[in-house]
Amino acid sequence: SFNYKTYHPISELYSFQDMLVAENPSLVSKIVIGRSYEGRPLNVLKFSTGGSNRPAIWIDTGIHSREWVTQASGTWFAKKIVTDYGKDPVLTAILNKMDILLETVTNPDGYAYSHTNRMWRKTRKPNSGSSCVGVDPNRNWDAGYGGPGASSNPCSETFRGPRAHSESEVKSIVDFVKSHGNIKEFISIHAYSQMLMYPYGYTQTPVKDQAALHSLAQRAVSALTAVYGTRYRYGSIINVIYQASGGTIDWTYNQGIKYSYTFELRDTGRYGFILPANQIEPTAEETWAALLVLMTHAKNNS
Ligand code: 0X9
Ligand code: ZN
Repeated sequence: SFNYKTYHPISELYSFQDMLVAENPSLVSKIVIGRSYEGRPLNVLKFSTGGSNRPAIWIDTGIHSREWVTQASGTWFAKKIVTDYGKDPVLTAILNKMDILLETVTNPDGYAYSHTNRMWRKTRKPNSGSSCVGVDPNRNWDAGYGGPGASSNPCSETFRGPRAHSESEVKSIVDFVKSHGNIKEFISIHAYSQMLMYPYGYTQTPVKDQAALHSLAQRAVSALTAVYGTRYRYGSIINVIYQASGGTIDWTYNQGIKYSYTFELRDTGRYGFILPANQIEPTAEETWAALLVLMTHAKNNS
């Protein structure tokens, strides 16, 4: 059976997804929302207990490939959902009203490449006129695209790409979100720094829901810290971390998804992206406590 205490190559994460669907066909299905540049499937696990196009919660992990604790945590969340449905009343109440959509390997080409080039962050699409490869998929969204907090240099780690939504890994989510039309909460999971943030990253202008998003973030962080004492900062992206344009949750918020959040998981820099595998489970477990708070609020307020 699957070992949650270690990091896995992409083939094993894909096999895990198929096993989960095979073992829980009445709860989980796999939606292929597109293909990566190199042709890998972009898989979304849909957890649903009925209805048609129920209001939904989106969670993605691994849009930056080197942030390995995120894909590992996303995999752990998938197992947690099938284990706890019908047992944990908090999760059960969420799934009796809403669907959960979980993309655990959001940048598969980057993740595959990061097994031989461990610090790879971007996509793997070549850039015309440059020998540098890849686009930062968290600078490629049509929200403040091209503004400060992203680079026009293809060799930069924060290269925004030739145009908004140029990356298949981004455009596939854009098309899915628009065609779904009923996503109420969107949570994009990164590492590292121990932060929970809401929009905006591209501008200092506060979002109109700032007060509600801030107090919900505070409650989610309290739940997270209660598990192992891990300290988190929270607030808007631009205030808590730095200015970043073309980011995922600024786009989803501007699409009308009020509860748009992004995490930066463990740690604060001791190990950084190379978080030891014995921290996968505690990281996932504490993050799950925060996710339950965020998801329950969306359930009660949408
Ligand atoms: O620079 C980024 O894209 C994010 N930090 S990371 O180390 N994961 O690369 C911060 C940008 C805004 N925050 C998120 N969207 N998580
Ligand atoms: Zn990241």
